[in-house]
Amino acid sequence: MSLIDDAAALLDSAAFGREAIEQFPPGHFTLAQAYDIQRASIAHRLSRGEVLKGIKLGFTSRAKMVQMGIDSLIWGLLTDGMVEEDGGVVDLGRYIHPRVEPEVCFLTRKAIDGPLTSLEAADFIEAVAPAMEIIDSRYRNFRFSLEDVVADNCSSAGLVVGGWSRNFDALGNAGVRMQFDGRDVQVGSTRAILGQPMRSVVQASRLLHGAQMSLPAGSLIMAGAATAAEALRPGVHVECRIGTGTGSASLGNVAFVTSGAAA
Ligand code: 0L1
Ligand code: MG
Repeated sequence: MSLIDDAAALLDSAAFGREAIEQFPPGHFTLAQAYDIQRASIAHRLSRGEVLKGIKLGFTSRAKMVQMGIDSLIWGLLTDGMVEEDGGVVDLGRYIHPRVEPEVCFLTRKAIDGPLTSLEAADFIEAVAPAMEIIDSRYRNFRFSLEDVVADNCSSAGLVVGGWSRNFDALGNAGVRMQFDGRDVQVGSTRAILGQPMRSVVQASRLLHGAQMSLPAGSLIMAGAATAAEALRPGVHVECRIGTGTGSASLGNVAFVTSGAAA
C-alpha cells in the first residue's frame, strides 16, 4: 500500500474504532499529501454507504488558532454520518475525546463551481443556521501538526445544525453564547469568523476551485468556529444561541444533550 492509503486506512480505523493513534513523525507527508490522505479516508466512509453533505472550514478565528497553535485556514469534508439531530441526544460513545464549538452553517442554493467574490457569495446561499461542530481528533491527546490535522479531515466528527433562516443581516456581528447546563462556557461574536462568516463561503469557493472540486446545490458549508472549543462530558445540556435579540438580530438556537461516555 502507498503512504497515502496506509495513512488513510489508519485514520479511518481510528475514527471507526474510536481509538486514538500517535501523530505521524514530522515530515512524514506534505500538506498536499495530507489533503490526499483526507480524501482517501473519506472514501472509506463513502464505501460504507455514507454520503457527502458539504465542507467545513477550520481555523477561521484567532481563538481557534491560538487554542490549537496553528495559523492556517484548513478544510475538510462532511458526510451524512456526521450529522447529529438538533435537540437530540449525542452518544459520546461514538467519539474518542469530543469537543464542541459554536459555528454558523450555510446551505447552498446553487452549485459552487468556481471562485466567488464577496459580492457574489450571498447569491449562492439559500439559508443560514446556528450550528455546533463536534470535533474529535483521531490523534492521542488532541495533539497534531498542520499536516496531521488536515489528513485527519480537520478533526471533523459531528455537526448539529439549527433552524434555517435567510437572516443574513444578523450574520456580521451577532452575539454567540455557548452554554453547558445553562452556564456560559464560551461567549463571542460571529465577527470572529473571518470578520464576517459570509467570507467563509468565498474562501470555500476558492479552496474548492484549487482542489478542482465543486459543491452541488443543497450542500452544507460549516463556516468555522466563533470561539475556542469545549470538551464534552456525559449528561450535559449543550446550547448555542446566536444573536442577541429577535427578528433581524437573531439566528436562533441549537442544542443537544450528551449521553454515554467517550471511548
Ligand atoms: O476550526 C476547526 O474546526 C479546526 C478543527 C481542527 C483542529 C481542532 O481539532 O481543533
Ligand atoms: Mg470547526
